[in-house]
Amino acid sequence: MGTVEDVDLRERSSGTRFSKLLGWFGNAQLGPFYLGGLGMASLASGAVWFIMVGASYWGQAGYNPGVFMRDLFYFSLEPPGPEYGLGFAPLAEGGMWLIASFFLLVAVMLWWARSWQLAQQLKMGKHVFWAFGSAIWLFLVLGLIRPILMGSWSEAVPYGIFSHLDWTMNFSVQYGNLFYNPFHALSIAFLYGAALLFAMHGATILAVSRYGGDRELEQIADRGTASERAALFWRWTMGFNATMEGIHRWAWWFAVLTPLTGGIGILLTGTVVDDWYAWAQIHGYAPPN
Ligand code: 07D
Repeated sequence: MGTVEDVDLRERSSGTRFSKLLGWFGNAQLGPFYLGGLGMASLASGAVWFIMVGASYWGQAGYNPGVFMRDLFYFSLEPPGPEYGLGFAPLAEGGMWLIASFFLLVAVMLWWARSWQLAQQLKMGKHVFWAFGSAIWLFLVLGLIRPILMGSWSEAVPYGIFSHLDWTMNFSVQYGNLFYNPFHALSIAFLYGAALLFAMHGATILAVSRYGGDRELEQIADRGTASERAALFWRWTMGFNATMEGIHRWAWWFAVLTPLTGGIGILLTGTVVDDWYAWAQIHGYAPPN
């Protein structure tokens, strides 16, 4: 159950299980799980969204369990058509989507609040809360802010496996190829960069854990041979090294900037820019016709 030195183990809860399989990947301990008021309310609201989507699929399957399983990835709960604008729609024509979306919004916002509350209770910084907020920004732009600016719920994303992929593709094609949206490009750079940084950092710490490098906070406060070797390795490899603390700031910013820049790109699409290819031609980085 983690480090034991000078710790009063009576304070530790014991409602937990261990998995050898999970241990091979990372941490073997499962639970204990704390939900609290916000967590319970969030899960309840999320469950309403989930059950509404599932009920809609069940109807689309003609109440046939075999068809339900076979076509699960093809079903979709769609937002109202453009004729309804930002108004309400009959249940079967998007009204279900509107109500379900309300519950999803509540669920996500409550889970976000919970991340603040837990950090507060544990006297931690609010770094996770703000990072989650960045993801929620993109979520809100896609499903709430941009549809409102465009004046129609029909602009929002449907709830379905293939349907949301089709929506993504159609969005790109409709607005002249999202690859020419510089904020989509930035978002990809940060996404790939975050993955690369995480791989580099994880590998580096594992590689110096034999010198105590896995005790990262101690290495920040009191740099030891693990930090020295890790830093030397990267400086010799690529001429630059992050510090034991700084690498976490790099990683945080790359992760946070992915949906932050992405949300800006989506917000501009259809509101300010109708055709990203034409926009890129005007700005000289797509070839002229
Ligand atoms: C989605 C938002 C936060 C989510 C939250 C979750 C629950 C539970 C469950 C609803 C992840 C809340 C909800 C907990 C509810 C359910 C099921 C974060 C999210 C809070 N693209 N593209 C990106 C690449 C192309 C398109 C980002 C690559 C094509 C559109 C990212 C390629 C087309 C949008 C990215 C590629 C296209 C994006 C997402 C390559 C057509 C977006 C970043 C190699 C397919 C989104 C600016 C992220 C965006 C987005 C990568 C190609 C369309 C960087 C690598 C050209 C419409 N694309 N893309 O963190 O921000 O998502 O765009 O081809 O909206 Mg793209």
